[in-house]
Amino acid sequence: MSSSISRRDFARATACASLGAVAAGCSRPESAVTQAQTQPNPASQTSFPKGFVWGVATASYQIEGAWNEDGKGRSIWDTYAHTPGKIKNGDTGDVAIDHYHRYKEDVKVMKDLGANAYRFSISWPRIFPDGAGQPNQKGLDFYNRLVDELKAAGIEPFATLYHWDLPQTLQDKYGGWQSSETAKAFGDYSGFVAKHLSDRVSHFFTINEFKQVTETAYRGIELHVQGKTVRLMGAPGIVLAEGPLNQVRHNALLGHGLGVQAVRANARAGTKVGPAENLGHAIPMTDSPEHVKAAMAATRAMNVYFVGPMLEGKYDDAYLKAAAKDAPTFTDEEMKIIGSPVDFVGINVYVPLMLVKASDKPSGYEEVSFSISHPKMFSDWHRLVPESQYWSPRLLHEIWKPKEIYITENGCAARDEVAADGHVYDSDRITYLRNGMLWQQRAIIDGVPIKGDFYWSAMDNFEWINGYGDRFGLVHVDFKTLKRTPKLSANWFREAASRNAVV
Ligand code: PNW
Repeated sequence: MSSSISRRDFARATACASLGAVAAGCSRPESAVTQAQTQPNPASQTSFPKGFVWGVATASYQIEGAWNEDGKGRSIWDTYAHTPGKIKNGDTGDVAIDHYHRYKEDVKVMKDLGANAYRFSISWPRIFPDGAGQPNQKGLDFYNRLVDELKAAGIEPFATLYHWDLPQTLQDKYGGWQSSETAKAFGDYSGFVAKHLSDRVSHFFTINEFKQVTETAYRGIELHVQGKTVRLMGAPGIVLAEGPLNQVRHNALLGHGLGVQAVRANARAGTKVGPAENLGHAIPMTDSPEHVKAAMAATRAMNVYFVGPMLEGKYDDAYLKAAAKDAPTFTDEEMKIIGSPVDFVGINVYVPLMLVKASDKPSGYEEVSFSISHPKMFSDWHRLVPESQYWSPRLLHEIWKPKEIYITENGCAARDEVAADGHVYDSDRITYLRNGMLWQQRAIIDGVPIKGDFYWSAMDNFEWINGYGDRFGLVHVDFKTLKRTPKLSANWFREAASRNAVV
């Protein structure tokens, strides 16, 4: 970058170039406007650091299908989806998008997208049908084939070890994450996978979104957007009181820590490991220091269950005090395991939990309401706040300073109807992506170590309790014929990835 321009000016300049002068509140000489119209803006061309990961993401239950093939055990999502009334329209992941059989075609689809990395998850019950004990070679073989195919296509594999499909046996035997036995089994499974795949996979994520694995699964979550209340529940769909729920949270953290240690003990030297968490974060009213301080205080307070203890190796005192008799029980040894050093932190970035401003209150922040007319994307829970792509990683960086940050999910659902000409014109997704990536770019310019972004999702898939309703893919999937068709956003992604810039 030219030395005559400060980082902030540079960020502003690129924002002005890409958002349009009026939208970004910029003014610039007429000649610059004319020039920007006739040739690509050189600042935009160098927006992302060399080697930035332009990835796409999926998860096993959402795409694989083949739910009872080649020796796979049942998962809690097989059971939940087979329970009448749980999933919209009675949809299940039995076939999903049949990725298990079509993985070769899908790798080609991702190569055509120009993705240089792919984040997929491994189905634990494919590897250990009973959660522990005897491994299933055929299950492992599937991931061996997938990884080989990716490497041959020049796509770097990033593997998530747990994206919600717990072996049903562990649920039946131990109540799932209600017991530390499940955490121990997760450690053993993680070590086994790392041992067999780390010759080709150099990045592992432990658990995807702790909140969904614990709160959504063992209590349910209510979201309020545009006057509507949305209640989310995930498998196994058990409602627990606060005390047992805190123990579930603790056991998931312990599973993460044991997973980190098992990857270190079994993987090839240099293998990196970290979590993939949906970091609760606040957006400050402006970026002036007092509001940023308020957003830091709020963000810290929203992460006392997971990211805090994981990165600090201890629970927040105020949390334990407030929880009183409902606090989790734990040992010093367990806290050491939970705080095992990670190589990076992955964050899934969709929506902020609140807007805040500075306050004299002891908490240091005050919540500001979202307008009832605040725009949202297609999913009911998905408020449109592209600034999250800046504040989530920046606040993570300011509070805990992880060495590296990956945006492990960033994307939106859209209506995605196939037009008469056979194309899918998802202009809303392009706007979403373009603005989100501009904010990520600004974070990098401001010194936040974001190493890459994984678009959620590579292809339309099974969206949990919403079944096949919410399409998140860059590639459309006809759920009847299973035909894959790249959407308009796929073109956007390809060009952005190839120019390493917001286009
Ligand atoms: C993530 N929210 O879930 C999951 O990791 C994916 O499996 C899922 O398909 C994707 O995001 C899209 O939903 C989320 O309410 C669920 O903010 C809920 C929220 C965010 C992410």
